[in-house]
Amino acid sequence: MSTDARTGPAPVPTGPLSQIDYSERIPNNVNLNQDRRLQRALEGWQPKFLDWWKQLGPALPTKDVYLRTAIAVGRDGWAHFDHVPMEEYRWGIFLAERNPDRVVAFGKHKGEPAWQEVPGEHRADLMRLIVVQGDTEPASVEQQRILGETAPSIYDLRNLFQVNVEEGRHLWAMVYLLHAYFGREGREEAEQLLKRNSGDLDSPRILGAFNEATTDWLQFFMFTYFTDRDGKYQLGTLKESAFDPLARTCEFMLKEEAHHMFVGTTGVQRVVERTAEVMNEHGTSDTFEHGAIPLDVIQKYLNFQYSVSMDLFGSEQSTNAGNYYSSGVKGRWLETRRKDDHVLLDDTRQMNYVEDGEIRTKTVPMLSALNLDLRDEYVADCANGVRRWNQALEDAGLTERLILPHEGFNRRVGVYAAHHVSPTGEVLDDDAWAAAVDGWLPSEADRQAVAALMVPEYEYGKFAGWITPPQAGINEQPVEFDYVHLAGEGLD
Ligand code: BYC
Repeated sequence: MSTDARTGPAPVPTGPLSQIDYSERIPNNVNLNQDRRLQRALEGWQPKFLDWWKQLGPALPTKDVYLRTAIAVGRDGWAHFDHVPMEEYRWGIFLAERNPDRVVAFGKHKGEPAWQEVPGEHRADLMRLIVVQGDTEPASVEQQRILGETAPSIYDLRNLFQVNVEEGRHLWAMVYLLHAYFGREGREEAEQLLKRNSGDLDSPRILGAFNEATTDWLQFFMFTYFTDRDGKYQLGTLKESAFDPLARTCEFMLKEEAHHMFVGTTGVQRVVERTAEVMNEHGTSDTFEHGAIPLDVIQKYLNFQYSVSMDLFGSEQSTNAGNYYSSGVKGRWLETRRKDDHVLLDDTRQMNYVEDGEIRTKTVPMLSALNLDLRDEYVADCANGVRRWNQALEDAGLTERLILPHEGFNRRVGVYAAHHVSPTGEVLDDDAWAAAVDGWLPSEADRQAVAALMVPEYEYGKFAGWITPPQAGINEQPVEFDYVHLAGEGLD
């Protein structure tokens, strides 16, 4: 595990490198000091961002945190780890290296040079995509605001804060694009990104999953597994964009994203491992009374986070998605590796829908179903983690297994939105759904029982009883390393 690229030491860069200029107020590798107007506009936004961070960022007071900060942007990226006070984290603007020969890989502009400026006819679509992406980043920080107060260990607390500061940086990445390429309208949208708030009744975040409360650490791990993974796939499609600054921005964001999903995969795994230990020790699946989260409750949390994350892909059939593709603003996952014409005008695919209380299949134009194309890639990736978690159950000699629920389960967006579908794919009427739903989604009682286990463990190297320790620390530090110094620590 210690050689894992996501936890191991920062890789020695081998590709072409552009250093990040840390002498500036806003660290960047885009020569900000040569564009005074942009620099002033961003310096005007910076205090608002810091105010937002103070008000809605992590609530637990800390002295400093052992954080990864990007210091150079090359093919491999390169990061530096050190203890830093979180409010002094060097949020900044980092784009992956420019490839001067890059051409558009798909759609009607295929083969033309990538765009260095925003074409007028695609301005509205590009701005909309950047705003939606940008909106999710601060939303997740808001959702995770109070988790520090119940962290199962200092190691986990550090990982939470690493995720938070990098989501903050991802907001900076989108705000840079809005300020640099979308004029006054872009600046106004950048302000709005700090004004909408997760769960706010009057001014909520744009996408559904980002208005759900992250109530406890099991949900946080499910969020970083399932919802950050949507981020990976959406960023993967924006990385293909003909608009080169967006593509390069997303490419670098993806490097940071890998650690977030590592937190989710290993977090859920450690919860499952602990539950399996307790089940074996006490010979019962009702593990709450022995301080571990029962597998059926873990399954319900999984069902919830998976289904709200599936909604993030939009409708299965979407003219928006088809237009984004044809015009070059948003590609497919691993676009350049696909073996087709990258225009898709003549292609079709199969798609599920609900009719007469049954799930049926029809053939639809491929261009109309690109949200589904991306979602399929995502689902296949999600299944990998579940296999890993089930391996932990098998290794513990247990026969119980976790599953991904049916794609139609608990959906609010797309073809299943008006229907009730069970985790195994039966279409149900309202009564049958209402009678069974507490067995499939976390009930209030489940959430309370999980919350009761969430007592903080701030002693270095110690872990709450509902989770196993990780196999290795961060950046080759020991698990018991002082990753976080809490406020007031060492003062008495
Ligand atoms: N909730 O034509 P449709 C991440 C709206 S996560 C509420 O199907 P389209 C992260 C939709 O906006 C990744 N509304 O939509 C993870 C549209 O509204 P308008 C974030 C929804 O455009 C963890 C209407 O319904 N990035 O980075 O094909 C931590 C019609 O829908 C929802 C992106 O999403 C929903 N779930 O696809 C931190 C990438 N879904 O225009 C960060 C950018 C749809 O009619 N976004 N609607 O008012 C996009 O590519 C697309 O906007 C979507 C939707 C895939 C989201």
